[in-house]
Amino acid sequence: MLASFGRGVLVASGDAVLKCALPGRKLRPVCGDRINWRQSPATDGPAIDSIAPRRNLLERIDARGRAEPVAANIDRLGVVIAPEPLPDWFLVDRYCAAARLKDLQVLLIANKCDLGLTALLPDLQVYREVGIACIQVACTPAQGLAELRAALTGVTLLVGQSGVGKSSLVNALAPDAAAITAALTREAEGRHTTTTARLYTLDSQSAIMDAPGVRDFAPPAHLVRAAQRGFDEIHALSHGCRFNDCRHFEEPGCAVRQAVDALKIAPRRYESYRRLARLYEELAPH
Ligand SMILES: Nc1nc2c(ncn2[C@@H]2O[C@H](COP(=O)(O)OP(=O)(O)OP(=O)(O)O)[C@@H](O)[C@H]2O)c(=O)[nH]1
Ligand SMILES: [Mg+2]
Ligand SMILES: [Zn+2]
Repeated sequence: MLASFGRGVLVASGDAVLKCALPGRKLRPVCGDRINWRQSPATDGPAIDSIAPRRNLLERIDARGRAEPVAANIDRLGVVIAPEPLPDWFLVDRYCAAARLKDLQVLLIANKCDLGLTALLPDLQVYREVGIACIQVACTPAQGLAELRAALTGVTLLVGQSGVGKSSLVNALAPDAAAITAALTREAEGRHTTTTARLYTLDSQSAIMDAPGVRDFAPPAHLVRAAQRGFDEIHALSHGCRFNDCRHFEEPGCAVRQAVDALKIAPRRYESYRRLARLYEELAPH
């Protein structure tokens, strides 16, 4: 499935793009879903029959604390940041945690390097040290895009704050994107803001998804100790804590806290972990 479209969805079928009606409210297809459709006498056009089993599903916690699907069948999160707007590193950490929890690859894409990335380099180094790949690019003038393109095997979902340049990157990388994004975006105070997720083909092996920018994001906690599993460096050290169920808050003999004090774990990553762990405690049934 390419994108949602009012009461229906856009589906690629061979070289054609079909508008399929969505019968009822039970089916909740998301960008990246593989759709089975058929001609429907009721709507006199193609209608969704079923959604094929998903290889994976990225979800977020919605305003009511429930899991809401974002995109399906993806290989990688491309977390886009830029010097303008300034990065929200807690948001970046949560996307990295989401990727970890769903066994997705993650690539940190520092865009707009023409504006200078010097102020972001210490934070990028923190990610590199925990094994998260970072790449520096610009759309205008083009810089590092061939290297980025080579890293985008399989299906990549671009995520991040509004205005960091996700759609600009898609337009620079996907041959047929420019015309389609123009139709899917609305002009708000002179800015083109993406309002709906959409999949674009890069080649027969790979695709890229553009998504609306977000202010906030949190992955649902389906696994036990989900918060720490989202942070490799914290999960690895937790085996040295005195208590098996250590939350790494105030417990004595906490190997994680000791590592934070010794600056072996970046204090901001630890703070990100704490915020996510607290959120999960608040949402857990008491
Ligand atoms: N200087 C500079 N500006 C860029 C670059 N890439 C994108 N921009 C600008 O940044 C602004 C936002 O770009 P978009 O691609 O619309 O950002 P987005 O992430 O898709 O934003 P949302 O759809 O709102 O989430 C536009 O004015 C772009 O021209 C870049 O490499 N350098
Ligand atoms: Mg956009
Ligand atoms: Zn601990």
